[in-house]
Amino acid sequence: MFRDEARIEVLAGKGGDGHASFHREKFVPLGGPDGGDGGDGGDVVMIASANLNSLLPIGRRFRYRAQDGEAGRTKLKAGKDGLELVLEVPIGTQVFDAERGNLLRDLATDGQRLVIVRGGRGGKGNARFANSVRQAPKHAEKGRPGEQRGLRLELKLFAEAGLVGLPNAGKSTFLSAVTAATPKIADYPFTTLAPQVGIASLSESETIVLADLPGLIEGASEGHGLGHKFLKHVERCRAILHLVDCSPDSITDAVEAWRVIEAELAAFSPELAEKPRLVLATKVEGEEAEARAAELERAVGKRVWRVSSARRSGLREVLVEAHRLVRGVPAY
Ligand SMILES: Nc1nc2c(ncn2[C@@H]2O[C@H](COP(=O)(O)OP(=O)(O)OP(=O)(O)O)[C@@H](O)[C@H]2O)c(=O)[nH]1
Ligand SMILES: [Mg+2]
Repeated sequence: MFRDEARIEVLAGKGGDGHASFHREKFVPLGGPDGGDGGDGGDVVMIASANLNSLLPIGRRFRYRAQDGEAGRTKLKAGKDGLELVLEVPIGTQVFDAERGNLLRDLATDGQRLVIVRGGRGGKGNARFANSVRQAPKHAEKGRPGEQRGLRLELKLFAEAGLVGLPNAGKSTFLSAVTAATPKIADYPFTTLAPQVGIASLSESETIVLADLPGLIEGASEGHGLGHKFLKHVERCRAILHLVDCSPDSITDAVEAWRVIEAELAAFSPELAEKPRLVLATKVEGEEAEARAAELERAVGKRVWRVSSARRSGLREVLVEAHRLVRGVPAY
């Protein structure tokens, strides 16, 4: 699990001022008051959306402001209300008041709405102040200011795609190449001892949450090695990225490595056996590695994605495909 956080300030729209005017017409010298009311300022509203998975986009800006209400006009015309500002956040976002620290709401379901700050009421025009005693009020009311509030947003993230493979396959290196995460990387097996999560950005608004997991070995599903504990973790992911070392230096044959891991996933649970997945050939940096990747592709029977984290090649293509795969699969 991973914590994502953002701090923002929201400001609702100001109410429009009421207008002060008097009815004018030819040959009617003393018209009554006809100043219209100001419109209300817009609210700032937060909505939980299943299409988002990170607070990164909303955190790129600090201040958010809804539209002000329009001022009233003559002839009793009211000003238009300001538009509300809708901020979309991922499902599971917790909204805290930044100053007091208290939880305002947990946005737990798709489409859930929370009005965070209310727009100021529009001021009354002078027409409203007329009565039998004061028939020509000259003053109108000012619009009220909108509410303002500092917020802290917090999101507990579950990985969408889990990186699996034999020890040394290059899982941690891949995570560090495509996200800001800094897992430990080394040329010996079992470097990674606990899952680590990172967010890869495809564009301003599209991200994918990846989990780097400890390497799996033969018998993992029966409790061998370190990986078995984390197969439970993979079950919660929507997709699997299966990484296979294809470098000429690898002592394990790529096809054999792939078979071992697939057998462990299948033995662990039918859910894991059927989870959507991509097969990645890692460390593909020359003809020999490419030949291994091609052989692997024949065994797998579907596309094998060639990557090199060291040269940063093939990474974007894989992320785009993984994102597509994850989006096509329902959330658990
Ligand atoms: N040449 C090359 N070496 C790589 C690449 N990716 C990873 N390596 C090397 O492969 C070794 C293992 O990398 P890790 O990322 O630690 O492998 P891992 O799969 O996380 O290993 P465990 O945590 O033990 O399961 C390290 O020496 C890396 O530098 C790559 O794209 N090219
Ligand atoms: Mg690792």
